[in-house]
Amino acid sequence: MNWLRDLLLPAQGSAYAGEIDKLFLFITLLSAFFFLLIAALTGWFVWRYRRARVAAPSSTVTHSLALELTWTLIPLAIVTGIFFWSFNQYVAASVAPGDAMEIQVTAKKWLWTFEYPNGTRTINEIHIPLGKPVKFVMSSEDVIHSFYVPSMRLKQDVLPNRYTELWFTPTAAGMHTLLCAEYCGRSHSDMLGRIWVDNDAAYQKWLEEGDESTRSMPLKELGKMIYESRGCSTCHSIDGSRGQGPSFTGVFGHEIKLADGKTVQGDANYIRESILQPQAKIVAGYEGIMPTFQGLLREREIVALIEFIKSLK
Ligand code: HEC
Ligand SMILES: [Cu+2]
Repeated sequence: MNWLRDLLLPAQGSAYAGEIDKLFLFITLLSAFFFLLIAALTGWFVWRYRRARVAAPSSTVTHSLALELTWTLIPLAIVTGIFFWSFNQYVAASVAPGDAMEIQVTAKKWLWTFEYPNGTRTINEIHIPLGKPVKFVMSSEDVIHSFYVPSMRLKQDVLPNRYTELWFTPTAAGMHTLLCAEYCGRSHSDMLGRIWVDNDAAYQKWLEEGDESTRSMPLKELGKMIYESRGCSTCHSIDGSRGQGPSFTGVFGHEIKLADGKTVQGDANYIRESILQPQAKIVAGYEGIMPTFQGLLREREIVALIEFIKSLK
């Protein structure tokens, strides 16, 4: 049946795709069988009992208990079988194993945002390790979207004000297409994502160095992107205005007054330390509320942030 599966369905990318496909093919073939049987019988009866051949129908026929039991009990057994078969799969697909890596997914018009346990955030693109279970915890910032990955046999609505979940174990390395399957407005069709399933080495490389696109991005630009995407912008302005933290315009090349009365030179080392150990030196007039980004930023991202702050005069 593999040729039929390949004809009807995309290549299998997750551990339970095989089970789902078996059920799908069974129902498809069963429907085809009954369609052909009923259509053939109908045709044959039309021909066999045509008016020219049969006199007026006899009125003595009432019903046949045997026939009625047959066409009730056989379909009942079949659909009951399908119910338990699919319910079993539904339960398996609903409950994620405890060691699954959890990724937060946020849908909004018109993109997907992913957030890893270590705080890494990506847009429309994620990398996951081959053969390890992953769990997506999903919600929407606006309307209803639907997370749909045909090759993984995954589809789940993503709703505002509620979390929905999905889990699977990727079994095919390479790129898998993610779509939004719930019409959500003008640019619905732009909600295309890529799920990269990496082997261990490629996944480690991605964790350390990031995407192809960010790897080749100039440092200053990357720094600006991280400033916006990793939340620095909620506390630090770049126009000189005071927020919860000092503006980034007055840092690089400036003498900075600290809360303990000392001053330090605003150079690359100071910025680096401020990001990784924010409590080490507290700027005068501010509270030490900045969270540490130790372990949350890649080496190149820290350098990029320094370059970005340097570029602000
Ligand atoms: C919750 C708010 C908050 C966030 C988010 C935050 N910071 Fe800070 N940051 C502060 C505060 C408050 C200070 C000043 C107190 C201190 O020195 O710890 C500060 C200080 C700094 C300083 C020293 C500034 C100076 O004028 O001497 C740097 C550099 C810095 N943050 C970088 C970052 C970067 C880069 C990010 C994002 C990756 C970030 N911060 C995210 C609140 C925040
Ligand atoms: Cu959508």
